[in-house]
Amino acid sequence: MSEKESKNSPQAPEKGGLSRRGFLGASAMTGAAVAATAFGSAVMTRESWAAAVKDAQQKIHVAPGELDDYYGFWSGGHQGEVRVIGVPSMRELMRIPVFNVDSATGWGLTNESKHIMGESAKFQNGDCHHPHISMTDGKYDGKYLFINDKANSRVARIRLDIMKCDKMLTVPNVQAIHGLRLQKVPHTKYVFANAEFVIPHPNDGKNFDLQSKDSYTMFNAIDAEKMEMAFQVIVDGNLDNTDADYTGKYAAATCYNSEKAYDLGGMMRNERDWVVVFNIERIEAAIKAGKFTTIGDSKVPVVDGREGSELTRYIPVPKNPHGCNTSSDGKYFIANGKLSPTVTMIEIAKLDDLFAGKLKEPRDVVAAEPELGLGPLHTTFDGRGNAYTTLFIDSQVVKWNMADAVRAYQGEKVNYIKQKLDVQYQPGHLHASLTETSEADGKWLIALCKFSKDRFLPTGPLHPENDQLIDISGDEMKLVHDGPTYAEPHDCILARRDQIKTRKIWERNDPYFAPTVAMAKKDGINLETDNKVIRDGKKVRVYMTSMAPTYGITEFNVKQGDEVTVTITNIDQIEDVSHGFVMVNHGASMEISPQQTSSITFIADKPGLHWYYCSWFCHALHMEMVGRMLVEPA
Ligand code: CUK
Ligand code: CUA
Ligand code: CA
Repeated sequence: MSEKESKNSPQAPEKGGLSRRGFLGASAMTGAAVAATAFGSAVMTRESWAAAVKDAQQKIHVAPGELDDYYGFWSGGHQGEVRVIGVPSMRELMRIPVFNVDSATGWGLTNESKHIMGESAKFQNGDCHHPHISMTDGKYDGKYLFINDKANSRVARIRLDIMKCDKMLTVPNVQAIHGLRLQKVPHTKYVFANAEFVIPHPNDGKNFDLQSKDSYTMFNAIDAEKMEMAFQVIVDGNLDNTDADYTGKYAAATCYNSEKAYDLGGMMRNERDWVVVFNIERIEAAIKAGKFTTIGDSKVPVVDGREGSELTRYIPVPKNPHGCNTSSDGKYFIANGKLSPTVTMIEIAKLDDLFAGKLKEPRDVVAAEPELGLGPLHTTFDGRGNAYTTLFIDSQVVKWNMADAVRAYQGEKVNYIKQKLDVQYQPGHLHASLTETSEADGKWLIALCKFSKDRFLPTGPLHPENDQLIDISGDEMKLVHDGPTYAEPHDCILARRDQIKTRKIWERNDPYFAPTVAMAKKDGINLETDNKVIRDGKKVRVYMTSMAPTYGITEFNVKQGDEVTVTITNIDQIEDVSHGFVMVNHGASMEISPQQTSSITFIADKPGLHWYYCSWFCHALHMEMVGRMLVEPA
């Protein structure tokens, strides 16, 4: 990457006698000046550089005690969580464990979280890429955030009122859920999820031939409210990214492995791959009419959407496309070229004719194929007719005008490229504020760069990534902030702060811990008042309350080998007074926030005295919030 580095590394003003490294030392706001150099004068004066830095600082400064304008939800990539980040300050507000195990909250350890994870709780890893917020009439309704797990083929839902994962589903009959988007209109009835890899069916070890007709992957629709499978669609080739339109009729997905190859060379053999468009109405009608099959013991309706099907259309695009983005004006599905320097704009208004057989060939729906630069991966929109595309190889974000691109495609001499901004370095996704909705407001853009190289203090061989904040409110893009992130966000989403409404304390009847409440009821326990130990053979259930700075039970007895379930109800009513429970040397840890009930089960396998303590600092006497488990030897 040395050539890239010399081309794209930001250059501080040389005439001012200040080296680039000097500037990095002087200020973290180098980005603003980078933006300025990228846009205009090759040589900045020391004064203009300083002014640009100051301007950037003001733009993102959220003073102590002030609140951000946007909620950002960042995927945690193969780390497995979702991170909540305030924009424009880029301050991390919260982490939501999803496909990982988290010792602060007890996610993956508590009975409540294991109940939500179901069978898949046995996996302690995940790989999430695409966080998306539920919508009504093409606008965020703030109810849920959905996210994929490529590693273990799952889709999870986060309830945004409590910012906890409340449902998790393993998609059957497929491998590696990658692209994920939501139906926008009339509301998010379906979560669309692409299974990336082609596998044999049945995958029983008797057939390993990917070219066989029995080898395929599927496009998946999940009922967003129930979090159950709605249907699966067999496709040709593989599936990468997806998006839905603003009529509710169509979803589209990119395919980079139309070859159904098993290696790199094979996957690049065809000059063109395709975008497959799904006709949601027709698929629903087919299923209603009973025209579907099922696979193995799965009850999920499966329809065949391969070439020749009335349910899909295949639109050839240059080889190995990646991102698939619906423009916020609802006009286009945009397939990002990756190996081709172009993006393909598919005109959604022409899809009715394509499905009705009124067009000569599928490519007749292509409205334009603008050439943007090297390695286009994803595109986002400002609601003013401009699109912004990441150029992975060029390490740039290119701003271009969609209407101009269409005019150029029709033969007019018009320059549709408005600006190219260097970013640091190698961007994957990018995301403009509210871009996935009809309310795209063109204020902020996040460029999620895969490499940070020299932008931060060194952290050993493993570097952070760099999620850069870019101001797009004016005519020029301006880079205003470098945001180091841990592996590997891939993607993020921004919502206005008024679109997300959270609870301050739990409701006692929250379904999140309903199974635990049901268990207590069977034991005749009133969770808000009772402090009792119930012995049930080798199972011991300890019920207690917590109120700063004490547990309702500070000593209980069990026998070695007992399976102990500790259930704690935090009866504090005061916002922010969360308690914890850690049983020392037993791998047990959990959060109990105000009015929450949490439970955790472990084996009391060691005789003796074992302390438990509160792990969330709740009171001046937090350290004294302790108790003892006394284990009698077997
Ligand atoms: S993918 Cu990672 S840069 Cu999973 Cu959305 Cu394109
Ligand atoms: Cu309760 Cu700390
Ligand atoms: Ca290919």
